[in-house]
This record gives sequence, C-alpha cells and structure tokens, in this order.
Amino acid sequence: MNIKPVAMIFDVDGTLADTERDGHRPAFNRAFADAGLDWNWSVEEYGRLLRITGGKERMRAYMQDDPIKNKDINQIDELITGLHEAKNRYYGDIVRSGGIALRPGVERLLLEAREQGIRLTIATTTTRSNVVALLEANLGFDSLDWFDIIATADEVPDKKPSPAVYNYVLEGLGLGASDCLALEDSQNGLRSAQAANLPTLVTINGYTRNDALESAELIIDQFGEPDAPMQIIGGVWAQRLKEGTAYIDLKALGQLLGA
Ligand code: XBP
Ligand code: MG
Repeated sequence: MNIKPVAMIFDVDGTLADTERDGHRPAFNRAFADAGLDWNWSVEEYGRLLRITGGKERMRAYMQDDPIKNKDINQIDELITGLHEAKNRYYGDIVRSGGIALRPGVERLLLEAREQGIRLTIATTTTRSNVVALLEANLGFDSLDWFDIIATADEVPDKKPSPAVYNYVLEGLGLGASDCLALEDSQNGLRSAQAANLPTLVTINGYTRNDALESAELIIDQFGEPDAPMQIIGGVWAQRLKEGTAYIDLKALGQLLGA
C-alpha cells in the first residue's frame, strides 16, 4: 500500500530555504544601519533571537531586553514598522539577486508532488512579499500558482507556535489534519503544526539542530537527493522508512504514512 498525503503544508524560513542567517539577518542589520542605530545582530545572537517568531516581535523583544537600547525612542511602534519595511526591502533584494537557494530536495519534492496531484500549500510566519520573492527567484514567476493556499503573516497575524496559520490552511483546504503533512524546521514550527494535529516532518538546520523536536513524526537533516543522501535523526515514525531510503520522495512519504 502506498498512501499519499492529500496535501502538503510547507513552512518557508528554514524549510524551503535557509533564509535566516544570510537573508533576514543581514537585511535587519542594513535597516538598523540606515536608521542610524548601532545594533548589529551576529550569527550567534540572531540564533538566540529566533526563539521569537516574527521580525517585528523579534525587534521589540530585543529592545525590551536592554533598556539602554531604547532610551531615546519614544515612538517604538513607528520605528519597528519602518525598520521592518526596510528589512523586507533588503531581504527582497538579497533573494532576487540569487542570494538564497532552496534547500536540497525541495524543488524535486515540489515537482513530484505536483505531478502526483498532491495539493501544495504554505503556512509561514513571515511576510507575504518575502515568500513571493523567494519562490519567484528560485522557481520562476509561475510558481506562485503551484500553491492552492499561501498563508503568511499578512493573512494570519497570530505567529507560530500558535496553530492559527495551520488551522487557516486546513480550513481553506477543507481537509482534516490526518490527510495532510506539515514540513517544518524548528521547535516553534513543530509546536504550531502539532497543535493543529498535523503529522510533521522536520528538516533541521544550523539554527534548529538543538531544538526539542523528538515528538516530530520524522526528523532529518535535509530532504536529500539521490546523490546527496539525507541523515535520519529520529522521530516517532522513523522506523517505518525502509532501510536504505536516501531521500524524501512520495515513495518514502507513502512508507511513513501508510504503515
Ligand atoms: C519565520 C519567522 C519570521 C522570519 C522573518 O518563522 O519567524 O519572522 O524570521 O520574517 P517560521 P518577517 O519559519 O516558523 O514561519 O520579518 O517577515 O517576520
Ligand atoms: Mg521555519
């Protein structure tokens, strides 16, 4: 028996691409410099800040952590809105200039799922314009149409780990969670998907490798490619994968879901 998910729900940041370290982070830093702020988020510090989902929420938490940082700032909301718009413009520039590639196996998996009639959707905490830039730059202008639903912070302001964005997608699809598969990269994302009762496959990255992910159905280092095998890290369904399975394709998902 080869059971397929009816729909796949992809996270964006960290899952489709490693956008945080070399995309959002330098874009934040450019926005800070333009605004005359001496804030500069290092690779390491940004890893700690990622515990707060949402770019605006992340900046607000950073300011509140240290009262010195906001001593002269009366209009915090306005400042945050301006910085966030500037950050997203810089992020778009980085992505459109080819600065952020998709992670291994992502394009292959999307193409195979499309071919097999699986409904593709996105559930992310980031801003819509960032998703559009990433998809168009890496998969072409038509690629937005590959997705039945693209749910972002523009549609669902309640950020992960809230399940709101996943529930929004499920409602739009008109499907139950058990017919779908969520694809995530982080603890906040996993909590969000699991709170919507979705089976969840997690691909870790440099920022999330130490996250608490044990409750995921499968934890791997990447989706993998025939010539670049994935590593299976764990997960409650890991034993269901046939020995020697080197990458995630619809056959591997059938083993996971069909057992
Ligand atoms: C992504 C986020 C976002 C991005 C930045 O989380 O938390 O805030 O870091 O994008 P997830 P914005 O992968 O769990 O969806 O600045 O547009 O928020
Ligand atoms: Mg993510």
